[in-house]
Amino acid sequence: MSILGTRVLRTEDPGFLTTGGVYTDDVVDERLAGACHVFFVRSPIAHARIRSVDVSAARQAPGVVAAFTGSDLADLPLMAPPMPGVIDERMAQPLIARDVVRFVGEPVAVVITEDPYQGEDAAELVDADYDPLPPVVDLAEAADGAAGLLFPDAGTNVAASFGDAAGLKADLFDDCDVVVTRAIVNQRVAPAPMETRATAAVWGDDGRLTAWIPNQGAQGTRDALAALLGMDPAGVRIITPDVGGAFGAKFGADPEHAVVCWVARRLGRPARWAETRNENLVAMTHGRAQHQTVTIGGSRDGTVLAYRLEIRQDAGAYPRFGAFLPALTILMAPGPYAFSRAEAVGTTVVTNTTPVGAYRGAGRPEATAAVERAIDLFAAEIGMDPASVRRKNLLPKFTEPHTTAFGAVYDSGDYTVALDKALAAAGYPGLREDQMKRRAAGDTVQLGIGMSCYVEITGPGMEAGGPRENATVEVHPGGSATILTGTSPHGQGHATVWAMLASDELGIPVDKITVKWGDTDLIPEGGGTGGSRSLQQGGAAVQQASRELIDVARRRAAAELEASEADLVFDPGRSAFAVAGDPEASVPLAKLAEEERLVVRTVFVAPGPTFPFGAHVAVVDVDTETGKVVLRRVVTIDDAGTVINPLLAEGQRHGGIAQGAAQAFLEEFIYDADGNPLTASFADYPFLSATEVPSFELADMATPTSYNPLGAKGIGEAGTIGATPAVQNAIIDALAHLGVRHIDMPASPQRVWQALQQVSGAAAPGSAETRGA
Ligand code: MCN
Repeated sequence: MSILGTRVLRTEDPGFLTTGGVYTDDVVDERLAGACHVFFVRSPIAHARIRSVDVSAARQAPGVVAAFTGSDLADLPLMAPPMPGVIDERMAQPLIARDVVRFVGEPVAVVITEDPYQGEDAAELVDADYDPLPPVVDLAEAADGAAGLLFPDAGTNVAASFGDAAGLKADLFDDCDVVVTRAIVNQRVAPAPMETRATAAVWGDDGRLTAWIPNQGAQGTRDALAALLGMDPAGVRIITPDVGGAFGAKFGADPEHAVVCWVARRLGRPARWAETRNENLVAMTHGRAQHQTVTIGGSRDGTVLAYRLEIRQDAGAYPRFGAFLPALTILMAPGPYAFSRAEAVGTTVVTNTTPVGAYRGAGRPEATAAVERAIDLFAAEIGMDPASVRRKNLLPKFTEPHTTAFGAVYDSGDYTVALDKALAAAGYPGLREDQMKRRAAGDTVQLGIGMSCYVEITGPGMEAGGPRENATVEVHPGGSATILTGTSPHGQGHATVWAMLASDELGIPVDKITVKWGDTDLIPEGGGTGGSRSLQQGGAAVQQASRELIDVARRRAAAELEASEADLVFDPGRSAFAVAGDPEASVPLAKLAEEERLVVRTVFVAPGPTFPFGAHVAVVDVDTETGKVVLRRVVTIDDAGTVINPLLAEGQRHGGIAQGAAQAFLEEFIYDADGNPLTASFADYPFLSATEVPSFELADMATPTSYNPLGAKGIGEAGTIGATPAVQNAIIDALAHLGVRHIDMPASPQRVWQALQQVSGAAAPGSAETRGA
């Protein structure tokens, strides 16, 4: 019987729960003996010309080995923005600022010490002198350049434009009875992984670099690091220790990683770095940071005729992957809906804030949040149940690929059933009754019910021929097996599921299969883990390699048993070949590995990305006197095709829903008008904990894809895509009868209370905060 689809316990967990993980800062390796420690000195000011950085006093401090400034690294290339031709290449980042600092937290110097604790003290002695420049924080001001330019040579703060802004139709909404338009902020958030960034680096006598870095794909980190150091990737070996969360922000390499490697080369001794939480909050890339304007129009029967999404993306000070997010948001703009007309455009601007990168969902949650808010605004305007408006406009079920106006090819979908199942599981009619009762009684605490429908893209890839991943499977003479994968798990449980996939084909028990990843000398190629690509490409490759291995073994078994290949039957129960009709004549797989290695490397190529979908229903209590929101329930359908290990898929859903809900009512990274971060510690950044969320209710639905033999789509980001708008809509719904139509995220008590003040006619006192993104 197949173990696929069963709840095999994570093989990773005994180690994590007993001896614990080995993260980069924990790595003990003789090559790292005598390592020095790097501490970054960072800019305290958002935008300034650097007059001087004097490290002479710091060099005299106890334990200091050396100190360097940007001019010492002048031989290294700048960090170029990604996607040349799309994003302005003149907005490149020096690894350590040389002439100008562009965000609080940008490195201006490094001090290197014998012991890690000495760095922070020595850094205090670095004397940096700045001439302040006007800070550019507000997105609108950044776009028109009025507040000043970050890169005067570029002549603009606009780093990239997406869609055809000139082609927007003036008559798009002409035939609509009702048109609603609204500015929406999809706020800036910090990825805040438990494990902050780190590096351990050593150069060999052969001139090769070995670097331990927490990452989401060693091969991509190798290539990015090599580019930053101006060297051939063949000269770099990346080793990936355990990774304590990444959420999209540990792809590739950051300037700090390269600086640590440069220090190790310059000093001729190993170097290590582990950042503090404060550094992580200001200097690791942030996520989201999109300002949107939605316009939705249709008829009073609930039919949406036209939808427009205009995006202004904050890239932060230097364009990273975040600069590209509008492209993904535009691709998914109409979501699961069959709007007859839809337009979407976007621009990306640079501001004096932390650079923005990928964050769980990367561009797709922003698309879903916009369209789901728009649907609710439209429903409120025509006085119709938001579930009915959704049902009326969802694309009908399709089994053949469906191409949208934005060029996305949805592989398979059944969106109305997803919504109906989620509503049924939530007990929707009963919830509305409870809501009516509370409204009628004028209760202080009102009930809110919110929903979202989504479709998202997983496993995207630009490779010619289709997105791909490699896997190597080897069976050893003792009956164990090893898998090498180009994916890079950091909480997703690939060691368990990849072993399940091989076990299912080879009949070798899961606990006798070792899965290896994240060492570029062992596995030179691989796409890593992001975009929820791993199972549908990396897992599919493991299955394909296992099947190809059986073919190789069959030839050997035929020779061994002196039988024809056609007469051989592979029995996974015994992990052995037998001659049909003569079970005595058999040979185990393990024996066939004795004389010659039994190993297969293969590449699985997918015809394209897949499009998982679902529907979320959130239930909240909102205190109308204090503005406090309590999340009571989140009920979800997350259809990721065939599920290979429900335990892991559900774990991904729970984590993603919590993260998505946190954006709706808690998390925001805030700057003041001068570009000073106001949330640079966990005392100020309201990181979600278990006390703020209920246990989530996960309902099942599986619509297989034909794009891989597993029938699997991605699940890793579904929670952050569906939950955010469902929770936001629920909070607004709780107050809809009082006239509240919109509250920007996060719906903090202060914002909820202000929204209530506004509809009750009382003037709300001004907010002290300025929203940087
Ligand atoms: N799975 C399954 N059946 C499916 C789909 C997935 O059994 N139909 C299982 C897979 O076998 C795998 C897990 O679910 O064990 C997730 O698989 P997949 O959807 O392929 O996603 P990835 O493994 O590629 O994970 C990437 C995704 C992303 S993009 C981010 S960001 C993210 C996330 O996963 N960051 C995470 N989940 C995270 N979880 C943790 N703990 N930490 C992070 O940083």
